[in-house]
Amino acid sequence: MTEPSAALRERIENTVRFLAVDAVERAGSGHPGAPMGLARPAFELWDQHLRFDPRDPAWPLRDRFVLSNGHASMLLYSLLHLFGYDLPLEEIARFRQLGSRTPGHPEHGHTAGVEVTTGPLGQGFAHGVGMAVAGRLARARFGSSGDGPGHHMVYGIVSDGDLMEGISAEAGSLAGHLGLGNLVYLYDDNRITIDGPTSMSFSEDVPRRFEAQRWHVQQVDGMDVLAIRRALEAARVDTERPSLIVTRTTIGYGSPHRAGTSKAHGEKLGAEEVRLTKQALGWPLEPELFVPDDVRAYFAKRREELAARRAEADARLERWRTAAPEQARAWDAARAQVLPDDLEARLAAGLEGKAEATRKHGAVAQGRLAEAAPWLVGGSADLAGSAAPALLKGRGDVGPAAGAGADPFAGSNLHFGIREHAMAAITNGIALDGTFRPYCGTFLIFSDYCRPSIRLAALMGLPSIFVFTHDSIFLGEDGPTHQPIEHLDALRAIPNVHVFRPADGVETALAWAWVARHRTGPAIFALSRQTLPALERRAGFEPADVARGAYALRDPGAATRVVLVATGSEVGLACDAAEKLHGEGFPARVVSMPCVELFLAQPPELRRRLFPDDGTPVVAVEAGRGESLRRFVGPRGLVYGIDRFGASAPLADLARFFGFTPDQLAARVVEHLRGLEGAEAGQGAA
Ligand SMILES: Cc1ncc(C[n+]2csc(CCOP(=O)(O)OP(=O)(O)O)c2C)c(N)n1
Ligand SMILES: [Mg+2]
Repeated sequence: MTEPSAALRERIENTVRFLAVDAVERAGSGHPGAPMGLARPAFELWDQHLRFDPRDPAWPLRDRFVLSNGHASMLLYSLLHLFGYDLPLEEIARFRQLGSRTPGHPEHGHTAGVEVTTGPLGQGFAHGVGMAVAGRLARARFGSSGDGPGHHMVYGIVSDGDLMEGISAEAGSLAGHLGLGNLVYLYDDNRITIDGPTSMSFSEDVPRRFEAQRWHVQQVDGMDVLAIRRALEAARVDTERPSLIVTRTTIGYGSPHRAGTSKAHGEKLGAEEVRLTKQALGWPLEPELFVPDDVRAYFAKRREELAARRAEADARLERWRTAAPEQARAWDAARAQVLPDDLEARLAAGLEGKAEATRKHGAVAQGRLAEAAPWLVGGSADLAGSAAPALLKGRGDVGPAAGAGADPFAGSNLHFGIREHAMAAITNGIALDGTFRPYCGTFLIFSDYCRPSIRLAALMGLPSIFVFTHDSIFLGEDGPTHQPIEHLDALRAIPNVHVFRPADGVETALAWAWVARHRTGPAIFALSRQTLPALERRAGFEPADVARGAYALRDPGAATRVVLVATGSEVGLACDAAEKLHGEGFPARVVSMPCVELFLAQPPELRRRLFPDDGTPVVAVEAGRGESLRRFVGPRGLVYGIDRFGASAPLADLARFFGFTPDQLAARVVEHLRGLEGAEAGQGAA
């Protein structure tokens, strides 16, 4: 393979450095320091180790590269540009500008070659662990020979900030436990963060920390090409442990006044310092964003080689297809993730009329989905026993739980341990790989620990599935620390997320079916711990009603005096309250709304059918803040929610205390309706 002379290598590295420096200068903001310090190890990694095809950024067999310190985005953009990805110099010149393909932090799905959106420190580290898990799962299932899938590596660069973030401790622990030998991180050990030297706030022994987590740890000088190369080779040879290569670098390398200081981290150098830095590294002052001809020529040659290597890999993959036709079919099926047309019926079969907790209905539906979708994988943070989400029967465990002699990655059931932050990020990482459909779960209250990764899934448009149970105060005696209050609203507030809070078995199964077919963003289930009654549906009910987000369970038609809209466990309550309201002379329509987001996406006529704009009062009922339902209640309506923390008590006592009994709800609605009547009569008299 081609390799640059020492002099050419330096020119390439300086090209990377000054593309970053100049782009930041033009933008007036950005982070030049890390790209300057990392140019050498990053170029060595990309040039001599990483397997990729710039013409096909989605090539399934490519090695993955994770830039966890996303602020160093210009390092990645420079490499993508030079290696011939679809990122022309004009885009580098528009770094950080509206609509450019070079946003401040790398965004997956926005810029070709960006494997994962990074910026919130620690997330890239943990997402990369998920990619490595997916790689090992693929190898165990499909990669019967080295020619097949799952034999690629996941490389990454992580910074001081990444390692300070707690999520890297969780993810590092699990990566070591699982023995992810296909994971190699370079740690940008520059001993600088924004506020100054790491000595102010970070003095743990990083190598020993990672050794204790069962990683293979090496330490190199970031300017010693041969040492970096040998370390990367040794990291690959160790197939049983993830690798951390502690790479000593200098932030802002080459800048006479900024190198080695926190000032190099996140501001432009300024015209004078740019000049001095270019002089110090022997770089021409003009033009800006300069790529010398011999540098361009080198990358043109490398692109040819990469194309040839891709062709060889394709030929080997064909050999594998011939040698392992069943594996090949299964792999293709997993990548395509085609679902049966009758999935809705399959998942919902027999659940009509069955009173049960929706977490248990969810486990049934999930198990049925797994039969149709063998590529479904996932697990929980030590709560599988609570069906949050349940283990897939007969599918085997991932990791040591697979048992002696078994391939630890042949199973589908992941055991995340009590590591919710990393669990959510790893789930996203599996989704990013593109071979499996991942889910994970815990109690809804601990969705707070998953939230940063849920947000990233939404931003990236990843099909991660989050199954949260124990979805209200009605989990009971565990008390306010375990009782979600604001969580439904908080999750619904994230763009591109679908939150499902189904009310019974049919809704739960149909929600799972919708989620299974939806692949452009994350979905969340909020499922009950307690048993819920089976709903009685009107004759015209069809599965599409759930897919439209809301539908009427009871409807007095023109006689309707009030609309009760409820979700999950409060739908049954609303039905019972409606019964009482009827007796009081207030016929009520009851709307079940399993998914607010789906309903909001419906055309206005359809929305008006449930919530007429003729002033009919609407009461929204949810055992939580309920604020996200306020948009349906209008000025004459009422949100019947909870605006304080919960309490530790048996369910029935909580229901009475918080007013969630049919009598209390009906009484409040009557009071409200009479109040409206009184006020309006008063206005009429005035
Ligand atoms: C979760 C999170 N917290 C804070 C920040 C803001 N931030 C960006 S970079 C950085 C620290 C920089 O230190 P390091 O990671 O060592 O990067 P370097 O300065 O060496 O490039 C911080 C606090 C962030 N991006 N993510
Ligand atoms: Mg640093």
